[in-house]
Amino acid sequence: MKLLIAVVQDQDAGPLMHRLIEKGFGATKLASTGGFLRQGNTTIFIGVDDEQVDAARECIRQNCRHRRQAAGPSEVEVGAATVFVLGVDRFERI
Ligand code: 2BA
Repeated sequence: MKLLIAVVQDQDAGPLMHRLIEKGFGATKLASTGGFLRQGNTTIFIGVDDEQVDAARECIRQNCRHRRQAAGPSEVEVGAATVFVLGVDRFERI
């Protein structure tokens, strides 16, 4: 099993959660703040079987966009998503 931790832009979080749940993934959405821009973003935890990692990743890819955002006098390109894939030793529902 793997845990995907996806940091996405707030605008993409709702549609992405909708699609993940529709496709049968379990997901948890947390409010977060980017360290560089100090603006709100959204972190989504998705626990999946190893063979579902690519499908979950594709779902993120299809529902998240690159956007340019002001960073002081200049701009940075944010997203589409920052995704960490972690191995899970054990998954329990107690
Ligand atoms: P922020 O830290 O607010 O970063 C927003 C965007 O600012 C980044 O977009 C990147 O384009 C730019 N940026 C970040 N650090 C920079 C720096 N030191 N110098 C110049 N530009 C910089 P993304 O790379 O798409 O990241 C979007 C959000 O994903 C980040 O928001 C942060 O919340 C998270 N993130 C990105 N990399 C991470 C990492 N290695 N560990 C944990 N979270 C990360």
